[in-house]
Amino acid sequence: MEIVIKKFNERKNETGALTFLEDERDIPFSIKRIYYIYDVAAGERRGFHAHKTLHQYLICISGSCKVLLDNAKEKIDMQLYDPSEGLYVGPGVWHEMYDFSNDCVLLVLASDYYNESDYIRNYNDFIEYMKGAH
Ligand code: T46
Repeated sequence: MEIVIKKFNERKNETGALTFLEDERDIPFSIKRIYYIYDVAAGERRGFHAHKTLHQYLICISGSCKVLLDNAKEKIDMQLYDPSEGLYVGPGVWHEMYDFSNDCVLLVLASDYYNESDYIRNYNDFIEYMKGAH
């Protein structure tokens, strides 16, 4: 599985750091939705789904968390902690987020509006959906 971590523009000096990204320039899709996950209790795990068409970048803008990526062939665990980096999660990737630090804020840039029918929330359905994909 190809893991895409994008390093965004970062301006750092003695006063602090600033990261910026511009629609369709720094990420390869138009951002239609932004959401963020925070206040996750210790030990909680979220996600447990894949998307059929959605493209997303996950950016841990505070604290840290881990993400399991599974394309029905390989599984990879990633740790996110750098607010200037984004993890690309495309269609057909089962993902779970876990090990959230108590100050974690996970920002997500998404290529489309929320649509529950784009989710595959059952792992066996995901495996079935991915048959023939590799
Ligand atoms: C994803 C991972 C990284 C909405 O109504 N609108 C929204 O834009 C979103 C993202 C969620 N919701 C509702 C759906 C559920 O009733 O908010 C509730 C919590 O969503 P969910 O259980 O899907 O949250 P996570 O953290 O498991 O997954 C989220 C995203 O839903 C998902 O697309 O890729 O973060």
